[in-house]
Amino acid sequence: MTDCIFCKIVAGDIPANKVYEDEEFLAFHDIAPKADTHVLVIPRRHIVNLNDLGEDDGALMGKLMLTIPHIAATQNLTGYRTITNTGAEGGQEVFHLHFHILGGRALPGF
Ligand code: IU
Repeated sequence: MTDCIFCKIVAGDIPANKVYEDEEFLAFHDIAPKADTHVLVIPRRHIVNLNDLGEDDGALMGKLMLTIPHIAATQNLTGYRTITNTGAEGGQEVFHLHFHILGGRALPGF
């Protein structure tokens, strides 16, 4: 999508502090970190949020879950919190699917 800021990061049109990338995913430091370490992982493909996933996206999402620990390891995180916000009512502000990886110090229980 041309007006999606995360698609522009994927395309290299705007910079990001990348920590991981492969054929399907990209991870970069959040521009406004809410924890000592705050990384976002996104699919390269424009997917709005969890509600936008199709029946064929199971493998992609499974691979994303398997990739998150590797991304956390790049930040030396052994424990971390993973969050995705879905829709404006769920607190989503950027409408390109992303998972927050938060850590770097002990987080309070949820
Ligand atoms: P949310 O789940 O959609 O609320 O989270 C969006 C995140 O994207 C939020 O933490 C922003 O700080 C972050 N972000 C960013 O890292 N770079 C950007 O250019 C923009 C938002 I716009």
